[in-house]
Amino acid sequence: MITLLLLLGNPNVGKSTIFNSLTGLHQHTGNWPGKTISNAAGTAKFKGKDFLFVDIPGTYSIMSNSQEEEIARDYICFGNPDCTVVVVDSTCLERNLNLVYQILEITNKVVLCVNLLDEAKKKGIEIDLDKLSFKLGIPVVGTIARKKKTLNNLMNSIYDVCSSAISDDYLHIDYPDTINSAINIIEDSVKVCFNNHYFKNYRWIALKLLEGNDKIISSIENNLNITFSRK
Ligand SMILES: Nc1nc2c(ncn2[C@@H]2O[C@H](COP(=O)(O)OP(=O)(O)O)[C@@H](O)[C@H]2O)c(=O)[nH]1
Ligand SMILES: [Mg+2]
Repeated sequence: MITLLLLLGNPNVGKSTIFNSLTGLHQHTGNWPGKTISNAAGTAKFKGKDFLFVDIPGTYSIMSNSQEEEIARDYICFGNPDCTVVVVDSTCLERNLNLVYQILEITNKVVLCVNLLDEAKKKGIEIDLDKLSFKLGIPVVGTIARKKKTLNNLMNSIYDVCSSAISDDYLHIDYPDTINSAINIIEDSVKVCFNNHYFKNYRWIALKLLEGNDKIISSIENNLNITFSRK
């Protein structure tokens, strides 16, 4: 069985460099169904396991409604990836963390790749990777994508995340009390709509229902084959 990995991140953080380095010549490109945006997919073997990487178009967010963002979001939510690798630029980590938090609200099968460490070093920026990992609750790996050797740790962390049991524990962003209690109430009703879909992050769906984000709600309905009442 092939293990599905998504490579995600802001534009220009080194996703394609990592993708090319890890998949080498084992690549193919195509278009997303019904869309003009191109995708690249490629395979790699690591510790005897076969991995399929999908290089997702760069985005700053996955919560607004551009085609790129919709593709990225649908892939995370409904593509059933074994792991989502979020690549960030270590020279402007704070700006990149917005996307990281959006993804961590959806899935806990994430590895954070803090890339461009050579550029950060030149600028005198030091990043405490262990602390970041502790705070976010996911593996964090530092890389210099042009140096293939540094990608070995990344593959090790990806391998570990893909091999571990799926937990139901998602990052909970602490919203104000009123919002939290509204989420809890909606979450209980959402659970009832679900049969046996692998996407079990009911809290996230409750949050999107509360937001009233029509595009995302329709996408949830279409992909999970359920209908929410519009009354
Ligand atoms: N110095 C340095 N340059 C990098 C690193 N990773 C990627 N780059 C360069 O950054 C630019 C953008 O990389 P690319 O892989 O196209 O980014 P993407 O838009 O996320 O796919 C390219 O010129 C890469 O060669 C890195 O770790 N260090
Ligand atoms: Mg790219």
